[in-house]
This record gives sequence, structure tokens and C-alpha cells, in this order.
Amino acid sequence: MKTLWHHCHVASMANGVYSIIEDAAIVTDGAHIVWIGPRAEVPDQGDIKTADLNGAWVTPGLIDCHTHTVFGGNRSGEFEQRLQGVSYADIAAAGGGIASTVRATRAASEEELFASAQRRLLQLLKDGVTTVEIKSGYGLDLASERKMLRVARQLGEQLPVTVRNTCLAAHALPPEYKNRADDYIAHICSEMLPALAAENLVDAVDAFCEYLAFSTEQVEQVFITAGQLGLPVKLHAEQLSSLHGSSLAARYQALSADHLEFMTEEDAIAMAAAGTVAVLLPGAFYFLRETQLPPMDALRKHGVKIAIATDLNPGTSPGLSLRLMLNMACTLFRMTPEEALAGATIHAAKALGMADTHGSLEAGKVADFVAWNIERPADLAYWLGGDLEKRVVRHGVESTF
Ligand code: DI6
Ligand code: FE
Repeated sequence: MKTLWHHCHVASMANGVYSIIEDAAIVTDGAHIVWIGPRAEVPDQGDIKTADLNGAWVTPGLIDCHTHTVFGGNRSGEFEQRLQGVSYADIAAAGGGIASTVRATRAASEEELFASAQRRLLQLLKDGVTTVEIKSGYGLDLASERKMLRVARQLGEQLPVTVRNTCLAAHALPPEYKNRADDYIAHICSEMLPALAAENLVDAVDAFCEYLAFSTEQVEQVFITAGQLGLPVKLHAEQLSSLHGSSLAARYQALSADHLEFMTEEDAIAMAAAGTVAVLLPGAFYFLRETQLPPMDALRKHGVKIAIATDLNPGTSPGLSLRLMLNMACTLFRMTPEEALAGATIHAAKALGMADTHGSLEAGKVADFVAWNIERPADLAYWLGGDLEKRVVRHGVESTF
């Protein structure tokens, strides 16, 4: 069934810029866009359903390309500790941090994990997100990682959102492998990844490359295994220190390297050559009160595509609004609202390997879009959160929440 969506302006985000079409129309056929352009030029569609968007600004559905939405427990107590001056690294060394979420996640049933993740995910969806990446990484054993990834798949089946699963088994060292990081990496490569991939629970493979997590040598083993399984890779890199994980990621044609506050210009050159997207996470930067800014000039100079995501997780970025992250990207990282919106649409799609079908409004792409009751596209990065009036269309069908 075809629909003509009209009485709107469009910021299509084609080519990573607004690409504005005033007084636009969009023709969808089922789940796809078949025509988009000025309303005055719509080819005759015969008898077609019409939808009046009341002068809204239409953008691609937002894409949150880095989240840890599924987890057990709650870490607001750690937030209070950090406000008393205890550092994130100190808390981790004392058995808190990621380890505490691992305990809670292992103890939770699939139903419990689904219920709490659904509550968080609905917040993102109500803010205009139509595609979300969800990582495992709080299970750290085969059964618990499987449980997390199954919940992520179920979320995509039951809510109006496209979910991409990323296996982050190499997130932290599980307690049963204390002082045996190489053995844990070997276990990931020989047992966990092959089993989870065979169950079709994994769309990409990620790792945490950091002095308090895994070395570049260990990450490389995970990347080699991912390659053997035909899975693309991503990497948490240069968040707290510079190990050049982002250059390693580029060598393995990673979809993205994420965080990147401590990356160097050489890393940016390597990423640009490989087409690896820089995913910046201003929520984590803000929440940890970091002071080292990602090297925006080097990223821009070398033409690295920049995405923005919530990093929604209990420890470093309890961020429930991707639009708030757009504001933070502008305020903290000095991005423009146009760059920020590209970072949550077309560049985020590229960071998930989905740019051929998602992330911009063009004929042939999936009909995922949001009609916002705003005056200008920059308003999306301007308001600090809030529930903007909007209509969300996914796969050509209007979502109701
Ligand atoms: N970097 C982060 O910011 C999160 N994971 C990661 O690799 C933190 C996860 C947590 O503290 O629970
Ligand atoms: Fe993360």
C-alpha cells in the first residue's frame, strides 16, 4: 500500500548534511521510500493514501549506534560515591563498576532483563529512535552473554525498533578468570563467539581496549576470530588512555571506534583510510567529568565520519535521550547541530554497517522517519531533552507508544 506523506519540510541527511527540501512530499510503498522531493513535483501516484504532517520537519529516524541497554541492577549508589570523590577506576578496583553489573545481570532472569531494558528502550523510542545497537558484555560467560543477546533480539521483535546485536564479551575480566586475561580471551575466541554466532545472536563484535580492560594484543585475537566468523568489528578505544586501539580497529576495517578522547592524529588518519566511523559519546564524557576532549580538528581535517550515541549504560552514561546527546555534542565537543544530527542518522547507520538502507531519506531506503513539530532542524540539538511533539514512522507505519 502506497502512502503520500505531505505538508512537511525534510532534512533528508543525504551525504551527511541537512539536504533540506522545503514543502516536501514522501511516497512510501510498504516499508520503503519510493519517492521524495518537492511536493510540486510528485509524480502522479493514482489512487493513494495521504498523510498530512501539518508542517512538521521530517528527519530520518534517529539511530543510537552504541548502547548497553540490557543490564541488571542499578549503580546510582556508585554515582553518589563518585560525587564524594571516589574515582571510576577506584570503584572498579574495589569490585564495583562493571563487576557489580555483571553480578546483577547474571542473577537476573531473561524476563527481568527484558522488563528493565524495555523501560529504558521505550524512553529512547519516544525520543525518535528507530534503530538501536545493543551490546552484551555484562554476562561474561556463555550462558549470560547468550541471555543478554536473546533479550536484545526479543526487544527488536516486540517493539517498533530495529535492533542490532553486538557481542561485547571482551568488556571486562570475569571474576573466575582473575589474573588470567589471556585465558579468558582464548575462551571467547574458541567457545563463546562461535557458539553465539551459530545461534545468530551476533551482528558485530566489540571489545574494551583500555589499560583497565584488554590490551591491543588481546583485542586483536578477538578481531581475528570475528573475521573468521564473518562478523564485522567495533572497538571501545582511547576512552581513558591512548593505546592506539583505534588504529588497530582501522587495520581490521572496523565499522567504528568509539569514545576516542585520547586518540591521536595518526589514529584519525588510519580511521579515515579504513572508513571507520568515530562514535563520540558525550554522555560518558560528561558523566565521568572528563576533561580530555576528542580531537575534533583532526577528525574533521582527515574526513573521519563522526557519529553520536548515548552509550546508555549503568556506570558511565545513564543517558535516556539521544537528542540530549546531540546537545552535549554541540556544547561539549563544539559540533554543529547539523554535524550532530548527521551523527545520529547517516553516520550512525554507517557505524552499524547499515548506511545502504538506513540513516537518510532517499528513494530505495527504509521508510523510518520522524515528523517533528519544530521550527528548524537545529531545534533537535537545541532543547535539553524534553518530550518534543512528534510522529514516528517506522517501516512506513506510524508507531504508537
Ligand atoms: N566503556 C564505558 O563507558 C562503559 N563500558 C565501556 O567499555 C562502562 C560500563 C560500565 O561502567 O558499566
Ligand atoms: Fe560503551
